Amino acid sequence: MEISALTRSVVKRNHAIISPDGYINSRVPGWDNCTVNVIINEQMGANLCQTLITLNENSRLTGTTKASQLFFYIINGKCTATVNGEEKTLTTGQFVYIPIGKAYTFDKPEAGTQLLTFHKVYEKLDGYDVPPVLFGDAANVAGPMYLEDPSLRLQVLLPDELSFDMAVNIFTYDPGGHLPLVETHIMEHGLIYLQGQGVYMLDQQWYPIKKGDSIWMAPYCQQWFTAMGKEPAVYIYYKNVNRFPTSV
Ligand code: UGY
Ligand code: MN
Repeated sequence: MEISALTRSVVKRNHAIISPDGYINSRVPGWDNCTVNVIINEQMGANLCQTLITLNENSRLTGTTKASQLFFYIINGKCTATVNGEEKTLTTGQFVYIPIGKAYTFDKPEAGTQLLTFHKVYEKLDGYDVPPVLFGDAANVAGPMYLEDPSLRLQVLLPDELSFDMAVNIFTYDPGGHLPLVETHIMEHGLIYLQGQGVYMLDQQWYPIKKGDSIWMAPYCQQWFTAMGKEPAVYIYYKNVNRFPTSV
């Protein structure tokens, strides 16, 4: 039997690991008849929010984005998304980017559907329009090698354009594949593992990680990962990008 006083979750000043064994549900106005787990948000010290929403056949999410843009990704299952009047059926691996000031509804779900969200306050850039609503499918996004290493593949889900101030990417590591360097950078990350397992190094501490786990990395949290086991390790992650780095 597992001892309930043990968990792999940790919450530190500049990184956190949230494993599903620690989830406590939140009730979110407008997100009805569903289970919401707020995994990362500003209470932690983060500048993004990441949630996991589990739907049943009666779930319905409605809202209007305000200062924050919102990215929805279907981890598994199926539902209908209506954004700014445009309706689409979304299934596993599909996503929608909702810019500021747009109404959305998610309904008609298959029971058990899991949605991932990333939220970021949008920073408009002078001379650039706010990005449009964007529906997409990870299955149609190329996954070129990362830094010339054939064991690493990176899919970039949002356009590489200055109007966007957030990126959402899917990183796939074959077993034994690892980041080629310890990254030390200003950008922040939120992520969730979609598949596989491995060991993450965060600020010189080593953590076993597997499918379903989420990680927050604050700016300058040092990071390195290696995949272990019999199948590739895959995570989807958020990164803030494309804006002037300082107010000094
Ligand atoms: O884009 C990134 O910074 C990415 N290579 N970081 C990470 O996966 N921890
Ligand atoms: Mn990084």
